[in-house]
Amino acid sequence: MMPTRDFESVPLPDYREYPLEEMRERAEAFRAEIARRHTVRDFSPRPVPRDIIETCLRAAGTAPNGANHQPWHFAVIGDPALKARIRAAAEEEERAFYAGKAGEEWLAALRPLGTDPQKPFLEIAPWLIAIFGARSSPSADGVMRKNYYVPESVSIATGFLIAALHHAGLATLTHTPSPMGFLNEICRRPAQEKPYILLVTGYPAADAHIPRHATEKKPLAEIASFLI
Ligand code: IYR
Repeated sequence: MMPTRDFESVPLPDYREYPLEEMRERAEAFRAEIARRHTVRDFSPRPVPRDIIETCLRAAGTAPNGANHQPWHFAVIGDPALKARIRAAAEEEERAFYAGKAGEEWLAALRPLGTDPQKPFLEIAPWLIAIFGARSSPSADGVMRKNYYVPESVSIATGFLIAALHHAGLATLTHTPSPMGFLNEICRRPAQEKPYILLVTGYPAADAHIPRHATEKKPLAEIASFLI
């Protein structure tokens, strides 16, 4: 018998166990699928239906997070005028960044990616998703309460969102203009929400290229150690 605990619980509703061989196949199939995800900077203006973005956001909203406060907000921008404002504000920050604010070491690290202050994709891609983390948010009774592990929660949800969009057949770019406080004003989000990432999504351009550098992934032995 499970010990009696002082909270309401429901039986684990939808867990599926697979035979080990199937587990292996599924693990490998997912590895191969997610390995086809590449950060893209060349987007097509081709429209993407809103309902597909909504479904991917619902997937992101299932992410594990601090105290289940779900301390995130996704502001989805499709309005060309707002996209133009975001591009102008982001490029202003990026010009300062690439002109020296970043420092020589950081700029050297970015050279193999070929990035620069020009961000045309912010107007070309059909959707920009500004991802905010809320330091506090209203509970069911409307009273503001503190949130926990906000950066961790928002980052995990963003990972789910990127995987969901990729799985649906869309390309993404995790863009981080710094600072990006301008997103609060443009997206009309309150001061207790901090912008974390501006996720660009849509179809890749027909002739999209990616930096070769980005295709070089560390082998397992470099990213993991087993203590057995
Ligand atoms: N935010 C800048 C710079 C930049 C920083 C890192 I770290 C990257 O991996 C890529 C870009 C830009 O978007 O250009």
